[in-house]
Amino acid sequence: MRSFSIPKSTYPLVALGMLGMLVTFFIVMVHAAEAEDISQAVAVLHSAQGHNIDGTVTFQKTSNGVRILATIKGLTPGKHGFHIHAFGDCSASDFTSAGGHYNPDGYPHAGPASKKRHMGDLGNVTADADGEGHFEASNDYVALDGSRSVIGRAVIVHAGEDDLTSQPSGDAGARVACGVIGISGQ
Ligand SMILES: [Cu+2]
Ligand SMILES: [Zn+2]
Repeated sequence: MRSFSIPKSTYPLVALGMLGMLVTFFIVMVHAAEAEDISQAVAVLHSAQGHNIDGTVTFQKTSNGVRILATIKGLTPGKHGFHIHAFGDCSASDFTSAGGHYNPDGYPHAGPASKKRHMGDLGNVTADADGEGHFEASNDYVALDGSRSVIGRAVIVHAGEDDLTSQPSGDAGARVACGVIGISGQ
């Protein structure tokens, strides 16, 4: 009885085929290990005690940065500091659990027009006489994916205005709303 054997003349081809499978396997593995490409995110704002604030902040990746849109109700008329803080933890009643401004590059606090600023420095959101605030900006610094992603961090709205210069956080006063930034599917 003859056993199955591969003809010697085809050895190079078999070796090439196996190498091809190995290369394909590694390409698939490396691709699977890459971080998910995140194009949209959302933060639903929760009010601090003694306030009645609610709102939504959306983040949308575009060809020239991340488009940030916010609609917030229940504010006092005027400017309110508006930032991304380091921790997605709104559990403390004064929202101090969200930590300081998200600052992966160790820059000083500044306004959104400054090149060197905290990544979380979004500036101010202005509320009208009815206490409704609208914010709309394109931001070329905020990252939705990668190791410097803002996903899982928090958006904070302050009682007062961010003066864009005082360290370390613009002297914007108490934290009156907090929302954790999560991946959005719509
Ligand atoms: Cu803040
Ligand atoms: Zn800051």
